[in-house]
Amino acid sequence: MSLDESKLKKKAKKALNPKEVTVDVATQQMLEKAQHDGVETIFDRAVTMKACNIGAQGTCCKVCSQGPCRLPLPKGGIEGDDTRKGLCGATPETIAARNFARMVAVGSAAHGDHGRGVVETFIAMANRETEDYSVHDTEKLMEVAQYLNVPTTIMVEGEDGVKRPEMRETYELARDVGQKALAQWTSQEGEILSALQAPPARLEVWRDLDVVPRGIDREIVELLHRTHMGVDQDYRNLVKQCSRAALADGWGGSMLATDLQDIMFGTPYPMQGEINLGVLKEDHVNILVHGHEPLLSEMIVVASQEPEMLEYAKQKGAKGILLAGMCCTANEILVRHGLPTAGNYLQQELAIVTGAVEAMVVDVQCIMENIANVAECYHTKIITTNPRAMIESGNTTHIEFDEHSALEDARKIVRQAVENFPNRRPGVMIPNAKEPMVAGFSKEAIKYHLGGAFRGSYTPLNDNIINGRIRGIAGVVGCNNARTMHDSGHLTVIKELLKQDVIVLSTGCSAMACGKAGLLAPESAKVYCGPGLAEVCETVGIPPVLHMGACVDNSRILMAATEVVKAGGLGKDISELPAAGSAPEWMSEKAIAIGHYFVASGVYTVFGNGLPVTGSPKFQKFLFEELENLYGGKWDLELDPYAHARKMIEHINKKRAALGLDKGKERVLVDMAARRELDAA
Ligand code: NFS
Ligand code: SF4
Repeated sequence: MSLDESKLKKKAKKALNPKEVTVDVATQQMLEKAQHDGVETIFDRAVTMKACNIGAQGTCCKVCSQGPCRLPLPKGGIEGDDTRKGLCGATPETIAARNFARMVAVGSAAHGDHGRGVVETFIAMANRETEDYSVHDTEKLMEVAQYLNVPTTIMVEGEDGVKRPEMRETYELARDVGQKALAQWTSQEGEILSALQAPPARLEVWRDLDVVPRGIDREIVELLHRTHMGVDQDYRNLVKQCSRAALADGWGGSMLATDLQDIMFGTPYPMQGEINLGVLKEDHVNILVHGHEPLLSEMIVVASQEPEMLEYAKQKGAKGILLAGMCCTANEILVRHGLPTAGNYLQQELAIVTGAVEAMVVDVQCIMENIANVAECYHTKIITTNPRAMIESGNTTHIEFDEHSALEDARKIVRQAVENFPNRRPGVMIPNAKEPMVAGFSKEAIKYHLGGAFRGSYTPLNDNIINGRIRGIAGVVGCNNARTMHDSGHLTVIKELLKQDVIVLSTGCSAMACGKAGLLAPESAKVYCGPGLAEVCETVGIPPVLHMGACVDNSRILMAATEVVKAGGLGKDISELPAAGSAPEWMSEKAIAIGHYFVASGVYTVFGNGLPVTGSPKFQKFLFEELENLYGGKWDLELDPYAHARKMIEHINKKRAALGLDKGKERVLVDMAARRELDAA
């Protein structure tokens, strides 16, 4: 055999088998098409390219040019003292903690910068510098004004000379809210105001540990500084700053982004939508909005529905314009408009492989560079829109999006897509796979659904947790990861939880995996849930997995948890709730920031896929055990999805026992007196 032949054979052996890398049928079909079309995707590279073992352990340090210093864990583990050191003497725990800290910093920065963009647009809207955005939800505006300490009324003197409070003019109020929101980024001392919405007991924990964020930007910058060569060399102290930065994300950047988006675009309420690549239409101009910020996609929604644009599409031979989302942008337009979702993170290249996408419009985060290469094999236009995120490849177009000319920019983009319709190449194939789903469970929507319009409350949820119909609450969130079977981790973990009557709150790519598998349809309750949860879901008419939105909307999970604490009977702090968090297929640094703000908020949080901390047993022990003594929450890692779910359920059982809810499962309704008694206990 010649050398070339042996190489070929080796390659053939490693060829991708679509059925082994994803449980999603549409993805399998498109992978086969990609193979047929000779297009390489992330799935192919995951077969042929191995991850670096030392990096995966978190013990490769490259923060100065005397390194990289690589400190792999010896085979068989450490016996006796751990004497591994970098050139400067950095220990494995310092190195792993610094690497971890940098992930928290970048993840928090991503959400924080997204939030800043929202605030800037919000201020432009409030100043009426742009007519394209407006206040949609005045109730939410009031709520935000309240927690930002912006007065909502002014004293006005009546004809009788008596001064009475009157509501302030909407845009004037919005101006102050915008400025005050922006100040949460720039503030250098004190406490960011959005974080003060946490349950008082939680706030006390944070104050005792001195981790209440002082300002969103400050905490991220300080965290980065501390990871510079020769600064913070105490992993515990580094993690303290990780907590400040992560809390500044969850209870700051992300929360403010979500809230201001709700004011401008409306607070989500459950709506019907459809998901998977089958939402694309062969006879339509297909536009995919991919990325994260709804500022742009909201405008594209408007532009793509304008009669002149539809007329233009017809002129070009299309029956209409189909706008669908990809990744977290999909969640944003789904929960507010019910627009279709094409797929989650690992499907972005495959959407292009259909050959039916005229334009993929991207902004920031989770956009694979390879989409430009894939697009080259079809007619798809990749349009970048954010000055922060360009793709160097020659075949992408940049149409910069500015909030002052938002709708006009959006029209430009849609027009380009329409003009691209006649350029389709032969061989278009759209998988015949899509599922109906219900999504848009904001904290307000959950309240409404459980208690009805006039007596909306979380009490019925608490009652059902107390009486045991619902065992507990899980937040299952996060990405896909090409190193693990696409969607499989999410679905296995979630189905195990449902069987044990654990209701699931979900966002991001995880929620999309659920949607594709039918778990976001109310009818799925009787198929997948234990009898208690099934009964509750059927009575209330909700699916057992509540899709709460995009990844920034994980702040909605924090607020829902806060509402549960407030409703009473389940302890005084988030850490006392029978609840757990999970990211079975995580890959991005944002996921680490999210994981850490869940932990710092008192939640036991399990990750799948490996965590780059295993190279330092000491640091790992700190995250996986000791943090619980400080925060009531802790990290964990479990690769096997069944064991992963089991660990969450065990934790939930432990919390139920601590609340005295493990005694029998008699279905008694708990009245106010009993709840007070439980509270006092
Ligand atoms: Ni969040 Fe992961 Fe990306 Fe959204 Fe999907 S990959 S951390 S879920 S799209 S941000
Ligand atoms: Fe090596 Fe220390 Fe430099 Fe890291 S900081 S690369 S451990 S010398």
